[in-house]
Amino acid sequence: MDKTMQSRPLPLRAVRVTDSFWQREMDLVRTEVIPYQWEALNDRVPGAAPSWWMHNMRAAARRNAARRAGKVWTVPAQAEKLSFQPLPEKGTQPDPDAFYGFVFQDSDGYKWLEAVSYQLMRRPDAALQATAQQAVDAVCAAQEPDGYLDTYYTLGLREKAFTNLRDHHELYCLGHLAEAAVAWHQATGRDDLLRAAMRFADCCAAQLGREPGKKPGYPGHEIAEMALIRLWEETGERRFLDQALYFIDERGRRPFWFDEEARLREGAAWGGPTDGSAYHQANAPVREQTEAQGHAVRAMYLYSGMADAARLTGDDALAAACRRLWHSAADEKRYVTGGVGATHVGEAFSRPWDLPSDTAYSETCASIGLAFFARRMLQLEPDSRYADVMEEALYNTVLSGMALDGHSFFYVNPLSCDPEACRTDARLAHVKPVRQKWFGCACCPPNIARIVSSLPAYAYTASENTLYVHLFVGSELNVTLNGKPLRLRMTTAMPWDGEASLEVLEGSAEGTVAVRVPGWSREARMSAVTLRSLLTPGTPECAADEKAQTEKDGYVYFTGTWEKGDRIEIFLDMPVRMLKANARVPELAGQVCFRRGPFTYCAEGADNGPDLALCRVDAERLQAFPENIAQEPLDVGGITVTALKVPALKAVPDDALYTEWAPDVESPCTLTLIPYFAWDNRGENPMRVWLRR
Ligand code: FUB
Ligand code: ZN
Repeated sequence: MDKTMQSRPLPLRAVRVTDSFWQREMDLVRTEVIPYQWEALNDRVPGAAPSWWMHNMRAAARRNAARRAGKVWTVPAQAEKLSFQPLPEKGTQPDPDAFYGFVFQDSDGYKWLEAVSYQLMRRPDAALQATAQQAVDAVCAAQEPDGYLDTYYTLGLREKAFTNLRDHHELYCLGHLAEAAVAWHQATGRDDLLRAAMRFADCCAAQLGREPGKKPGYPGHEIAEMALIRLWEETGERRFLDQALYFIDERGRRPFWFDEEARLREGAAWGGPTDGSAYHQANAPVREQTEAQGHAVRAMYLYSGMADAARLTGDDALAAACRRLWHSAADEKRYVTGGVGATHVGEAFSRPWDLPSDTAYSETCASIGLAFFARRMLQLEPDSRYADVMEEALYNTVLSGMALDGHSFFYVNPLSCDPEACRTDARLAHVKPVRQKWFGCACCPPNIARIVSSLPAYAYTASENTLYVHLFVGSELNVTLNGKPLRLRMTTAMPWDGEASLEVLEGSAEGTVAVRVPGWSREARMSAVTLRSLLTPGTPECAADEKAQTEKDGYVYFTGTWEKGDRIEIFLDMPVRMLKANARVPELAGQVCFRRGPFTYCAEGADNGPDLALCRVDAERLQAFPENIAQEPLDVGGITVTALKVPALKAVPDDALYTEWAPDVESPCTLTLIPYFAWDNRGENPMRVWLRR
């Protein structure tokens, strides 16, 4: 492990995104998604499934007040059932004192608060901050005197807290609370939520650990690992790092805690007994794990925490495990859209090479988790392979999770969709052909809000002496190299064209700027240029040969003294690429898909009519004559994308189901392809990423 290459994201306030693509997405989250989700958290969206978030927080606050006043509080009868998703009985009024929603419902509001905090760092907004303060106050009032903070148990059988770490989500809620608290503290300087998170973390640590009298438990749904590391970094309190390391190290040790706790509670409250639980990545100690397995979001969050821990503690064995798990997830189990988790059974990874298009699960949160993991691997060891996957996830499945107007969301992201089949085929029951306004299990929408709002953290990281450029995002940024501040501007036509320029606006510093060479570019060219004319009027611009230039693992490193006017010119060709899948992927045999720059493309009924499965492309011919693929601007749902016009052939189907083999009768047609993220913004219609060849 080369510690000198390790880096951290630039602080969000240090980067101002200026390009029209990401600025639009970030503004959409601020102006549409965040206000909409606030209404959702307060159960004020007509026709949408209730969130119960504010209901639960307020009820928990009342319970705490009753406790303080010494009043008797009757536990609502439904709480006795320890149901995973208690809801009001059909036809009855909700009990104002009962918990409703999924067992992890508290986390929805924490994710929302985190997204709000990132937006406040982009631009102060007193009204938004005041609204968010209501949420923070509600959370703080819901916290019990001993620091416990999970409304499911506060409103139910508190004595059962920490008895079902496998299925219930106390530590998941702790993780999301800590992430929100750090962001809120950074955005506002307020420590109210931070103190709540610290107290809850301490409350958990008092119960869980290897010390005598504690339970050797760890999260059933990971995230606390990376969140506690952030809490440590924000507060400087070492005990939070230790808690994170304990959770990482204890997972999968024998005897398996999840089996032990199930035995202690005499059976499972939800789900069945486990085998040590690959579903929860708890079947073996993490350093021994080699295959990305189980619930995909959980896996991604665990591996992200492991990568953070490996970097911060210099743990080579943990770093090696991260590399193995990365290889499994990214090289054998990843969709071409940057999605992971192929099966709806357990929302999980399937076996290697099993990547079905129509039954894909590819949860939006799992793709977000893949971007988390990739960013952390980049921090550990810069290598453009990680950045390529991070970019693929961000520009495809993460963005596809949200409609272009910000008002509806995908949880599941198929790579092929036949709306009629989704309605009638139970095997596709999990696939919604149109985005939904909200979900009973609404993990994805606020997760999109928080990652989009923190996009700069994926574009740039820095070490003491090196600025890493991972994504090409129009922006202005402040960075410190070897203690000296620099102000820079990235000007770029990305994601639609691959020209970019990174210019020093102010400052003077010695150090390195490392620019990623994306895997999709075949003829990347970069050079450092010094504007001598700025320094000596009348002198022509010249190549800055004083900047040493080297290349390693897909990054070009420019090292030298950086002065105002110095810039790196970047030219990334953006060819249309026709991809095939590994021959081991049976589902994709005989099919191709198209990529351009960071985007994976798809054919949609709105442009091509309903019979997408009848169309094929002549791959050999297109490979020989790629110029036959035209590129045109196209308006899709209010934005202009670069569409691809691909010559194709459309079969006239036979009358009979089976006939003697003969070439299909076909007629030429042109398929219009659009970036995957933009599909389903023109009403319900079929879609395919992979096309017959
Ligand atoms: O369990 C919490 C979240 O709900 C998971 O991350 C999602 O996959 C969904 O099951
Ligand atoms: Zn989700």
